[in-house]
Amino acid sequence: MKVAVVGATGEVGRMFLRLFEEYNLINEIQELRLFASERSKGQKIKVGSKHYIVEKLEEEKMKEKYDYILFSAGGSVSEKFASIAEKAGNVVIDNSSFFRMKENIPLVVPEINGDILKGYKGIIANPNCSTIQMVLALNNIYRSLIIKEIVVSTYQAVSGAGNKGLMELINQQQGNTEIKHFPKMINNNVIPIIGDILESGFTKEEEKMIEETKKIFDDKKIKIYPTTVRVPVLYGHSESIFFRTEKDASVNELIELIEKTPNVKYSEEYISPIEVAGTDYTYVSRLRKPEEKTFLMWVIADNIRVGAATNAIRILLKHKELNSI
Ligand code: 11C
Repeated sequence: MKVAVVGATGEVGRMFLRLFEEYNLINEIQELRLFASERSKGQKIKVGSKHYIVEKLEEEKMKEKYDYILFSAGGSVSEKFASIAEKAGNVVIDNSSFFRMKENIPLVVPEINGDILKGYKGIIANPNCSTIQMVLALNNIYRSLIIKEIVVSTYQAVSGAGNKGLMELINQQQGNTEIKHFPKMINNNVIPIIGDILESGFTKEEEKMIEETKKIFDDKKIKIYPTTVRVPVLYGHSESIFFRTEKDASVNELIELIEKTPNVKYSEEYISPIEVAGTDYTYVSRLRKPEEKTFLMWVIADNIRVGAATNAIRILLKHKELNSI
């Protein structure tokens, strides 16, 4: 295969490269090209046993033929360069939010709707991290009991905001009180705003959770009420999820449904972000049923892996399997 990574020096870009090794894809990649901005040009990155030189992203380079191009360089880079790559006949897996809600672009969590990739060529959108872990944890329950309403509060790690977010927390923990990236101090604090505030009063991050979930479940009627919160944690997004279903089930039946969901684990013990960082599972714990058809649970996943890079690699593997690449 010939594969390219755009945004190769970022948090998610570097994770793509690590996962090429972990998922043994590197042995199937004959040609790997790494692209980033002018600033990172010339950097040397080791993947498997070889070193690769980071190239500056340029239009002409996106017009070459690749089997897969993975993008994680922000919406404006994707808007311009992923479109060029698509026109050249390439399959693009895009981690930005730019194409997610476009009608003809599949928004994919492979364990849920991966089958739509059969015969598909073009841009495939990777959902937002807080959406991926929520829909993964709920998918089997949704299919069996029909979820009508979700109320979710998130506790999102600073790495969701990339390297800048990580550095801001680390610097503040070392006594630097400068605020550059987040709207307030994040050290010793929580910030109940992620992304711009929209006219509806919800934030952009909350709107993503609402709209993306509807698109992935292919259900316009499901009601989703999120509050997204940044917390001083390096890796691992946590979510407190309250949901109501159309059909009833016992807690044990729910556990069975969760345990049968691929890449999701149920735990009797509560799980915290430190334990999930570095893993590729979504963890469900603290399952409760206060009344009929009403449930609560605590869901955690590594936001850079499950919420971004691992889902993209799973998209690549699913597309490759379905299309015999
Ligand atoms: C965060 N969820 O934690 C965001 C990061 O649309 O892919 C991912 C933004 C996106 O800040």
